[in-house]
Amino acid sequence: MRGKKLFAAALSLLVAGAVLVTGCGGGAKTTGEKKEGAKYTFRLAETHPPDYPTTMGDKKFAELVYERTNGRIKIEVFPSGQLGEEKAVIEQVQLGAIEFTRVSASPLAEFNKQLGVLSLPYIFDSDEHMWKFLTSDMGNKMLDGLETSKMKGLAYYSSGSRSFYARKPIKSLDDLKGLKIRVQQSKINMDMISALGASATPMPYGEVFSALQTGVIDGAENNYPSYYSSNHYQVAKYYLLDKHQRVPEVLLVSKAVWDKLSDEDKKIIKQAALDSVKTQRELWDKFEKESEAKLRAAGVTITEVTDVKPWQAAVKPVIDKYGPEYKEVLEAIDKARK
Ligand code: GTR
Repeated sequence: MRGKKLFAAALSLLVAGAVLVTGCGGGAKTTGEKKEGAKYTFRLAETHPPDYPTTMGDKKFAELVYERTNGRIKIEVFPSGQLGEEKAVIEQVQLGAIEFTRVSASPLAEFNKQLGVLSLPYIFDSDEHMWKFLTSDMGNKMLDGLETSKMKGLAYYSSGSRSFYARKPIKSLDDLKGLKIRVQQSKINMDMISALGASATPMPYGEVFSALQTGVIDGAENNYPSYYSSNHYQVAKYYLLDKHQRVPEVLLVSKAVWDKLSDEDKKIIKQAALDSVKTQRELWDKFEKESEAKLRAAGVTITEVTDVKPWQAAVKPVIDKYGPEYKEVLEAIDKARK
């Protein structure tokens, strides 16, 4: 499966040029001229399986673009990491070799520092708080800010909150001490794990199941839907609901591709992305509950953290280290709390 992905990743680099040329079957030129009414076929890389809420959001987005351009712009969604792991996909999106993707803001922040603020632990009190911020001027500015990193942010999607899980019982902060925990490929996440007394092992998502199974790592962290759909719960049955982060998902397009589109097409694509958020969020809320129920039914031990204060105190060095870089954004996040 992953071998196939490597092949797909290599192939997509080779066909990078070809996609733009064949994609412009309707007659648009590849010289940068923006042609009204041009035909395109684009690819959207998604790490989750076909029925996962982000994938369903991507598909809704593609469907709206197709309808609103009368079939002129076709976006094919490639789920299950077929086009590669998130970090590699982002690199290819920067090159224009893959046109669209939906990724977590955590790995994305390695390419665009400003987004790192979204990975800071315990900065959002609730989903409501996070969405109030994401839909504020500052939230939108951060999506637009991706242009400095050769991408264009289109919309945010929901991803709930992330909590720890392990192969052996974990019931409190103390139980994390010394454990080898997989994290997304992001520096802030590594610092957060160290601050909590565990040892951080960054690794692509697709490798986590076998690393858990073979004991290369002791645990990982994610929301209920990912923990469930990745089957990690089958090999790491103890979930500690500490909700240390709420990292939104980001739907984005390569700037190289965006700059070639006509203003009309840009408008349609941006609006379709925003309109797909409603579908994604509804499906997210539903799937979050369903996956929790399925995890409980499968015998997973879920321990709720009733007092997050010791957790917040433990990660304070991370906030102290990165906070000053994000002063203005943190103020806007604080404002969205009120
Ligand atoms: C999920 C997220 C994925 C991926 C994954 C991970 O919650 O939706 O895009 O980033 O976490 O932990 O790698």
